[in-house]
Amino acid sequence: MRIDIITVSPELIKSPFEYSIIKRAIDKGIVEVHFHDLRKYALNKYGKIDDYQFGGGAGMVLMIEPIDKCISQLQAQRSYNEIIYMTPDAKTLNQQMANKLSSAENIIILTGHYKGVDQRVRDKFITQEISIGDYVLSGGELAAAVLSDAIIRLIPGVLGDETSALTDSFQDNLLAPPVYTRPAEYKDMKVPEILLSGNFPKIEQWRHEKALERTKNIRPDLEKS
Ligand code: 6GU
Repeated sequence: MRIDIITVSPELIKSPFEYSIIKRAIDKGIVEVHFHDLRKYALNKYGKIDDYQFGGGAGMVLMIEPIDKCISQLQAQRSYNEIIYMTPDAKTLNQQMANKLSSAENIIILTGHYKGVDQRVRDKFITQEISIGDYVLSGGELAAAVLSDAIIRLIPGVLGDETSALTDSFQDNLLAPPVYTRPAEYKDMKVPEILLSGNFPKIEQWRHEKALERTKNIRPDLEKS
């Protein structure tokens, strides 16, 4: 998979790709991530990429021309499955959306800033708009890193244990059950007996019950979806 991220602040978004599972996926050649500084496509030598909004109002809007130039240049080199715009006024990211995107070959992620982008960018280029939750961030960069991480870890070969993504919270609309490791007893706090029993069908049943219980208490809305 290839991910092209178009942003006003490439430096802000690079570090999540330089550690742990995501770094290893890149090192193994399973995914390529490229960052494009929107200012390099600016209208003038001062790097102008935004302007006041028509009709008045506070906040700058990213102009269509630099974004058009950047996206068109990328599209001239390869075709993209999705061109995603990160914005709070969109559908909220969930595991199902990440699952679908993890089978894409090439995607572009455009991150907003200020008041967002000229609507014509959204109308002409964008195939999918994604928010990461009901709160506002100062820019879409962190959201793009969140989306990329959620997608990359699902690509086959990225996680060592092929089954481990399947047992994550949300894969079956359930929160994950509690987990324990050594020691079996710490300052009077004991690990549930069942986990030490070696009875794997019983353990699976216990985990499922705990997952249901957690979901019911913390995220009852998930049970209904
Ligand atoms: Cl994608 N962008 C911004 N700026 N804020 C957000 C968001 C995105 N998702 C939730 N809040």
